Amino acid sequence: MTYENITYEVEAPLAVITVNRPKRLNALNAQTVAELIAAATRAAEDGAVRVLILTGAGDRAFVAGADITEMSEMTPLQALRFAEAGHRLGELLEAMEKPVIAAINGYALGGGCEVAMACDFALASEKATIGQPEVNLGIIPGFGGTQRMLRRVPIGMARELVYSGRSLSAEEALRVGLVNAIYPADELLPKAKELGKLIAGKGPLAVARCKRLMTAGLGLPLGAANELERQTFAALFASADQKEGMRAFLEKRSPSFQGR
Ligand code: CO8
Repeated sequence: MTYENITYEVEAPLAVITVNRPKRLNALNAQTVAELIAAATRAAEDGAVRVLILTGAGDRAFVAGADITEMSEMTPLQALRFAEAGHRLGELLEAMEKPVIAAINGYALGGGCEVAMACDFALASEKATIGQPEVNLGIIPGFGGTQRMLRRVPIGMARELVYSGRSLSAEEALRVGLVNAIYPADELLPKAKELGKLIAGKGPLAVARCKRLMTAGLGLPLGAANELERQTFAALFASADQKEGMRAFLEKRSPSFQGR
């Protein structure tokens, strides 16, 4: 697939997807959502990629939401198809074994906030403005925002943000835990890559299992989630990575993980 509205770059062990419609503040039309799904699928399947970073082109926006021009003409069926594509993207980012980092370099509104919340975690630039302004348009979040916001921030804050459409500054987003850190704009991507490489250097199977457990566990009762952890912990003792990781520790050297 050739991309019109995004760029996809592999700098192994990282892949970077950049939403690239700066004149529209990187708003997501249906074509862009399809390209994001295609590129995320490539990253998920590429053995050289261990961590995916998602960001926006230009110095103003991560993604300023779904494309309002395109949405304004939609029938209910088209809106359903659009929302389904958005949900497919979110579920793909959550289900892929590799961690996904959102590098929020500006506006992350509506669908932009929702895509960021489907990532494993987010880092922000000082310019980040984050929120769910859909109620201003007489619609609701349609990319999972009503549900993922509940799981990201304290419940009262989730409700306030979704009901009021109020956006948060980077500082406020940090305070409520929507982003993990704030950096000057020109340091955001380097910092995201630095953290991505740190994660990429760990046991790949271990990181993949942690992601799977921490995603699946959110939807399970604690006892069942803990049982899943015990079984996954034990299963990793059949891996070459466990042998290498522990041998390297005992031999006082850095491990060389194979991801098997
Ligand atoms: N869609 C389409 N075009 C947009 C969008 C958008 N979301 N955001 C900005 N643009 C365009 C503007 O129309 C403008 O175009 P032009 O230059 O042709 O007039 C250009 O980008 C620059 O934007 P502004 O001139 O408005 O820049 P400002 O600095 O004045 O304002 C804002 C920046 C505050 C970000 C403002 O552009 C804005 O409010 N944008 C809309 C934000 C918004 O409401 N986002 C939520 C959209 S709804 C949504 O995301 C639903 C998600 C669920 C959908 C379910 C299926 C996916």
